[in-house]
Amino acid sequence: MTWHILGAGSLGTLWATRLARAGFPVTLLLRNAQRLAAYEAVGGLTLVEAGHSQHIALPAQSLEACEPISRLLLACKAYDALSAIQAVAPRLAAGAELILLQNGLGSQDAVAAHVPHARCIRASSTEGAYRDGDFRVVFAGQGQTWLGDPDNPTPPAWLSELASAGIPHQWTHDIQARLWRKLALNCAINPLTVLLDCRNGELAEHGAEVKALCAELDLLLRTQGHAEAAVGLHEEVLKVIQATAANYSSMHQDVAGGRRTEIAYLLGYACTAARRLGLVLPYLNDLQHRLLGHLRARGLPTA
Ligand code: NAD
Ligand code: KPL
Repeated sequence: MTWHILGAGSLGTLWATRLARAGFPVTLLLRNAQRLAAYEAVGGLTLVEAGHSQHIALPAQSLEACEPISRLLLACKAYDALSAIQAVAPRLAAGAELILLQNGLGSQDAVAAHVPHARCIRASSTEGAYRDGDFRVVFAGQGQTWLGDPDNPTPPAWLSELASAGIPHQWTHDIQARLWRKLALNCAINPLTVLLDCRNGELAEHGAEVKALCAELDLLLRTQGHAEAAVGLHEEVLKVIQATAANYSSMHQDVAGGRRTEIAYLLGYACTAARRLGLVLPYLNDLQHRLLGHLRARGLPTA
């Protein structure tokens, strides 16, 4: 069965190239005829891995093509997920399966509500990749992808294709807890790196603020019903700060590059959930207030 991959950005390319070179049929879905023409001009995707670049030719279509889609990897940013799925929904075959690669929370529910008859498998990835040119992606960090379906614990048969393609993955019965844990890690690190304009490692000098944020995130996770996702959060945040000391967080990179952030699906989602639960989380709220002000001052979207 063909893997349709919507979004030829960092993660979409990382998945498309590995699946294609393992011999699985892959078709890229590009936004419009102009993007399709740009892709056809370069003739494929390039994956740069350990300094070695490989050009892989793959078929591509624009969103409005007619071919039915049975398996779709949605590899766009969280803020693009709903509009992307609205555009391809008429092409989804009966029993279609979707893999939602978005970070944070909120976009997955919006997508699933729009296509209630499709199976929506959620993913949380610690792999790292970035674009260094149009249709060119650098594989920057080994990791793995957790996959799960809150509505159906049965793993899909195509997990074996991921294994053959060398895509490290694990099926989980609690993908929501995984997504919440990653969201909490991102909330404890990314906004501060933007506000302090620093690499992750410099947060070691702001230990009290990181600790206070982790305590509030811990309370939020527990109240939300994900106590297991709260265990050892502060310790893990400190480990990530140390292990990624030389890196700029993804949110820092977005702001520095003048790009829209996924704030609404990370810190914004956490603050909204806390309010809904009646929790008073002053450090998180203050962080959100400062981050929104920072984005506004730079003319960047706040949602
Ligand atoms: P990206 O910006 O590199 O790629 C997204 C691609 O989707 C872009 O090429 C964009 O043009 C395309 N797109 C958006 N709307 C579209 C539409 N309607 N039709 C066709 N194409 C469309 O983003 P990314 O870094 O691959 O991130 C995707 C998700 O994965 C994000 O939620 C991100 O937080 C998460 N994530 C990324 C990484 C990473 O290392 N890049 C790691 C973990 C998680
Ligand atoms: O995921 C991250 C990001 O930069 O988005 C880490 C490295 C964990 C920092 O929150």
